[in-house]
Amino acid sequence: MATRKRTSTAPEKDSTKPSTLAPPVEKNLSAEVLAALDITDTSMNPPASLEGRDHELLKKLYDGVVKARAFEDRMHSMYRAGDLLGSYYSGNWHEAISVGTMAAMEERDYYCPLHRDVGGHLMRGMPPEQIMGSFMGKSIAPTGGRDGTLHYGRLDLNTYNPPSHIPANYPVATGMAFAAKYRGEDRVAVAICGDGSTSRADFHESVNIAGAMQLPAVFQVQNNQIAMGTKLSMQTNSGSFVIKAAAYGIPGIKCDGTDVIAVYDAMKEAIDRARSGGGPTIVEAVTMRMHGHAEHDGAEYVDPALKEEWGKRDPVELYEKRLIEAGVISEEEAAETREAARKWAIAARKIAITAPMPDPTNIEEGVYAD
Ligand SMILES: Cc1ncc(C[n+]2csc(CCOP(=O)(O)OP(=O)(O)O)c2C)c(N)n1
Repeated sequence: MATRKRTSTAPEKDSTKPSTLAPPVEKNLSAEVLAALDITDTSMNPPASLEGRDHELLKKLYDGVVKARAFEDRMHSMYRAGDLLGSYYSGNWHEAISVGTMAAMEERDYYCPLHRDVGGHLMRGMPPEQIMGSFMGKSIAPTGGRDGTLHYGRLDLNTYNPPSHIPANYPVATGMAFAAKYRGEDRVAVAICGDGSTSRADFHESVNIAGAMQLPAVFQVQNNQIAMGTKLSMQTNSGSFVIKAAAYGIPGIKCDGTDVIAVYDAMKEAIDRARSGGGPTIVEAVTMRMHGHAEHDGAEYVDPALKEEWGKRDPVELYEKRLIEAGVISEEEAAETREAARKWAIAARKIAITAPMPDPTNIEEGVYAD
């Protein structure tokens, strides 16, 4: 095919005349903008060091990721066995993010999670059978069986529901952060969304106003490479999500979402800053969605090389290996913890399976208002 040479009929530019489209950038403005670029990227660092860490915290994180994985495994098999009403939105390979985040939070902090944050829910005290019951439409679910997914809240656990319209939890978290500041309460709101959700207006409006008002909020983006079937390259041209923090004049931290300690460190820094009046932070945690968008989705659209590369970075296995190498736990202890978690998940399934379905005469109770 012949290549056509580009010709231009536009008049030559007069470089002495300022453009009418783009006003000249003030020198002091660009200095200000540069000073506002407070971005840390540790996502490619070697795993965060275990040196000098509190062993109780390390074990708590281990227990958290092992339980989250045991729960995920059980849910995948329950889906295949036909136990669930609909599908399951797996948090597989997200365990380190969910657990590292919850470990960095205080009980009084507002938790506005993503639809894959089972690890955080469990760590905050959600009984596993209630989460299972939610996916089964059972009466023991926090909604009493009115929803078949993770779209529930527990006000007593300061956990607020991720509504289906993503990321509608972002403006809610910003409102909570505003309320906390207005009332002088020592509470931080943590809002979590995925890479795809960052393209929506709710994301930008929430982070912008939180930055302008210096609200005690942390905005986490779980970058798992794909939003339903949309790859990162189709989602944004910015290369990373943490860089967006600069536009709102707030700090940003990008971390390895398969390293539970790196996530804990990033979230702790952001939460401590928010709590001490330093305003919001965007935290980007990078992982991979190893299952489909939900279990009914075979995810054939995912590049096998990407899956293979991330398949080597199992957040639970990697952490376990490091703890054993550092002598924090023994191989036997690790095996016992895994087996106990497996039994715990099986026992929860039994409770969920035998729990009654909702009483249809109560269907209007708790809907809108009692
Ligand atoms: C406003 C809105 N548009 C579309 C959907 C359908 N939907 C549900 S999850 C999802 C993809 C979300 O991707 P991302 O935010 O990256 O999170 P991930 O599921 O990858 O963890 C879409 C498009 C929705 N729930 N809400």
